[in-house]
Amino acid sequence: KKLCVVGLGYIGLPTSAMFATHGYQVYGVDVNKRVVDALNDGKVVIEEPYLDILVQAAVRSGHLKADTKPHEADAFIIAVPTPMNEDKTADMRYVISASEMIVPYLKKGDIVILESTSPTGTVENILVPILEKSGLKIGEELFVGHSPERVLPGKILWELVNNDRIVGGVNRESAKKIRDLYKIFVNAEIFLTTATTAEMCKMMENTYRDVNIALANELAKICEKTGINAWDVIEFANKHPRVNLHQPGPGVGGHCLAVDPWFIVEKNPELAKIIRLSRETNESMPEFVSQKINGILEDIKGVNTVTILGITYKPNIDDMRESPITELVELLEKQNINVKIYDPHVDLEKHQYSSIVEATSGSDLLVLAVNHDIFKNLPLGEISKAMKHKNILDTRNFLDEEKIKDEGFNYYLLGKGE
Ligand code: SAJ
Repeated sequence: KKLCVVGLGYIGLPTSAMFATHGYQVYGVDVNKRVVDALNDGKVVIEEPYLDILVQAAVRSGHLKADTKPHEADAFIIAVPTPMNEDKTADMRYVISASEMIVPYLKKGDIVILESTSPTGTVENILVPILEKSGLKIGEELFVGHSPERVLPGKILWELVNNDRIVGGVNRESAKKIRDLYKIFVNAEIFLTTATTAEMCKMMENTYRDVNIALANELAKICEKTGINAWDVIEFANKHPRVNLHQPGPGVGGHCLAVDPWFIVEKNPELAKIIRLSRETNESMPEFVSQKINGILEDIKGVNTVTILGITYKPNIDDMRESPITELVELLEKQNINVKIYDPHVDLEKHQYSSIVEATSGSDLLVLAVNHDIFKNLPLGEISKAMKHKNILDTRNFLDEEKIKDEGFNYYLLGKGE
């Protein structure tokens, strides 16, 4: 059995490796020659637990090969990015070019699956018309559908196998054929539906999370004003059996939560009100944190120095896409604050520090921006000697307040009023 996967990123690569180690002959396709060459050498450019081991095994066994062009196969998976344009609409260029690319390789009986997160109607109105150019009858000679990925960066391989999956076909026959393909490695339930329903499901899953984070961020703002601690409210309210408040923070990043809700707004500008407002609320958080920082630094004269711990969009990964912390840094620098960034997960050209102590040296404020595990036990004694003023702002309720205060620091928490 042969499979061709177009797009060797966060989703395409793990999926390719999974099929390859389950006996498929997989041809991975990427327009980026560097990615293709690296893969053929068994190298992985993404930081994701165990992915390198799986990919190496697949490449060494000869079951996974990469190229810049597609290859004839029994099934095709499109896993290219769907980024957002300046005007917050979906950029479908990569989906279109990937679909066009595979047309010459299609034959009777083949399967085509779109995995990329896409606005409703993409399969019916973009993918199908392109695939019809093959001359094959869609749903009868060529089986087409959408099976959105739902894996969490940092846990991709585990979730690929263990998450339930939605498969939306252009017809029932297509959905069934796609389900049988994923059954090879999916150890959970696979539900069949229409392509358009599957598209909406995927976007709504991420929107659900985004809306709930917005609610938590609004609570954080309200609590700062009210003089209470939002984290206590969340902890105690969540003791209710039907309440699950999310966590506030300096913003929502990543290529999914910060993007997908806009695709629903794009197609439903009049109706998607809560969805839009939630996006705007979450987008306001870097500015809110920067104002809080300004308040803390108010009485310190001269040019202030702030050390930011963590720059990625979430903990324990190297992914900086749409990270709200990069925006926070820009806002602070615009206010003439000297910013030092310390993040051992990322190689930052401008910010090379041998240790956290060096990164905090001369600083007026230390901001915990990303809750990487490595920041759990900070060397507070040494940091307190290195810093000019002993201030710590925790934006994730991650650090130990008592220990920080014991070292003589002023401790500030996002979402806690003074
Ligand atoms: N965040 C908060 N508060 C929270 C939870 C998260 O501020 O309570 C922030 C994080 O700091 C981060 C952002 O949200 O900046 C997104 O992180 P995440 O861990 O919630 O999700 P992603 O973007 O890494 O992955 C999401 C997942 N979707 C859902 O959980 C509904 C994943 O399952 C999807 O496969 C992925 O999007 C995707 O590719 O669409």
